Amino acid sequence: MIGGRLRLSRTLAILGGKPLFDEPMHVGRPNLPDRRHFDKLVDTMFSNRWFTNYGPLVKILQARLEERLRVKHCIPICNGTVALELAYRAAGFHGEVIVPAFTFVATAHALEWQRIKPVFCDIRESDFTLDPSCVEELITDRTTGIVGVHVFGNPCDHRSIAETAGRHGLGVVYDAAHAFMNETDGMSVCSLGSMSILSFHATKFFNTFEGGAIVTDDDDLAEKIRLMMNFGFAGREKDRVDYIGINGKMTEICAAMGLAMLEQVDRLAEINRINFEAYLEALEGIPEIACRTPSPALSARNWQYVVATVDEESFGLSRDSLVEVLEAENVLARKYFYPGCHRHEPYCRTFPGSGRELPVTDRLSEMVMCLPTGEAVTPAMARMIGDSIRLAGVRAGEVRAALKEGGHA
Ligand code: T4K
Repeated sequence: MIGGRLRLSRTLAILGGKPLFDEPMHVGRPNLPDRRHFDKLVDTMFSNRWFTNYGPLVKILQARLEERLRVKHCIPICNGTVALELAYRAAGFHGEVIVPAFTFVATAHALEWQRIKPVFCDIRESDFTLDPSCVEELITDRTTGIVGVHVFGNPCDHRSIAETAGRHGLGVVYDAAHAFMNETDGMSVCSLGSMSILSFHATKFFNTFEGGAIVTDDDDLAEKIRLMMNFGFAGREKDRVDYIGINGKMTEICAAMGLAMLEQVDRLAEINRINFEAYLEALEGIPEIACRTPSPALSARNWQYVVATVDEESFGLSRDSLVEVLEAENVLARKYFYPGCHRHEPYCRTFPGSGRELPVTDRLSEMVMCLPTGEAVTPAMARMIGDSIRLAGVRAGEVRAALKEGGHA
């Protein structure tokens, strides 16, 4: 039953009312640095006349990140996807690697780009992360590794994954793109496994325009990555190439953004937390919409993802219909992550039928949506969005008819 404090006086935009917002509300709207701080760093960059190639700002950012995340090495990279490719390669992955299908497609693409076959694995209902009980049966004599994704910042069951990997002699790399500053078991989520990658894309909690990092406590791996990401140059004077490397370097302008944004992260986590509470409150008492609280395994979190699942049968509208209702209100909810990677053309063509074996991924990817948060959103806006969702449920019949009329359903 949909009940609670409902503002029925409003007409939903999809039913002819005025949209909630005049401007589109995005998921992933970048948060901003203090401009004076950023501009000062840019001035420094110009007076240094040093723009890239492990410059002074990148070095400072690296040190600050290592301190902040309490990790030994946090190597800045040009983006999260290249960080994944470097990490997979440094881990010695080849043949087949087990990876969840419920992730941004880059997690899988980066394997394919290294000519490694991604073997898609199902996830846990509770937190969207790799289901360790499904891993074992996917291991073959060609398997060399397991990739866990801390989806929406929720930590994977790293102990079970480590146990399985240990028994089979497999490497473990974590995609921690969503987990910046999240902590579990008294440590940074990005310090789990032999290596983790981070994404600092503009839409991420901590952003450097484009950027990423590889985190490891292993000195040898760190050395290897530094070689790989800089064309394999080993000699001081670049007169010695020890490896067929690529260019994975972060630029100074991105590091300037990172240094300025690092000053904001505590404030932004608090903004996200308050927005999350507002959504939770607004959606309370709608059992058909589950606002998914970050994993209880977390002791610190960035609250970057407001994730809700829609139970179509009892709510009366599918997730896709609800996304359309919100779009009409100028709220651009995102279907992260729909469809699962195994359903994308390149993968279902290569691995036909693999989708039938991922029931949780398939079900959740049809139900999930992410709602806007960050400093562009206020708690009042979050409550208004929550109220519109509530209203859509009450008016489900009319909404379905309107969508049908508009040729949508
Ligand atoms: N692993 C995982 C688990 C990831 O989620 C990602 C990236 C990666 C690896 C790879 O890391 P990177 O190589 O990207 O560093 C976005 C991001 O582009 C992507 O970084 C992110 N995951 C993914 C979850 O989301 P899209 O295609 O949804 O982005 P886009 O361009 O539609 O932007 C989202 C919304 O943000 C838009 O509605 C508009 C708004 N926006 C975006 C940008 C770039 C702005 O308002 N301003 C902006 O500057 O993939």
